[in-house]
Amino acid sequence: MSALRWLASLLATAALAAASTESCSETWISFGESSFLLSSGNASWFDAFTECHRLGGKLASIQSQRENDFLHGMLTVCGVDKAWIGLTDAFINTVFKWADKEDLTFLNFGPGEPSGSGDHASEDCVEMRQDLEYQWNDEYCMVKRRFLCRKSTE
Ligand SMILES: [Ca+2]
Ligand SMILES: [Ca+2]
Repeated sequence: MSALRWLASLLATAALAAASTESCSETWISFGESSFLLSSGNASWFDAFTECHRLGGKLASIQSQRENDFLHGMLTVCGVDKAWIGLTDAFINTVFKWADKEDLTFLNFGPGEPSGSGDHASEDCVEMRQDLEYQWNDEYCMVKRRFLCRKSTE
């Protein structure tokens, strides 16, 4: 990790530390013009998609490095090593789309990822992973993970 990246993630983590108990208990946490929620339970990507709707949001898109740093901090504070985000190529292989229909303006796959977008078409859902420094990995959609939801802050 570069020094700058490290510092940014440290700051994001520090900003979250004050609200750590709250952010780890399935509560909407405001960041910029959006709020994010970390699930308390595990679910397949598709069940996570449904569950975020039930909670009043959508499976989270990540639209900037700042947002990625913020969520990196949230997952670090809460001790979560893998979490679903709202990116998938389940509909057209290798064409990744956000579940909330936002434009794909920011991409943050880790080295060698997405690995299942070529001949191995079965990895169609995207997670943030600690072992990729919370960059992204495509994974089998039926694997159960904690997940991140997003909504506009009223
Ligand atoms: Ca795929
Ligand atoms: Ca992969």
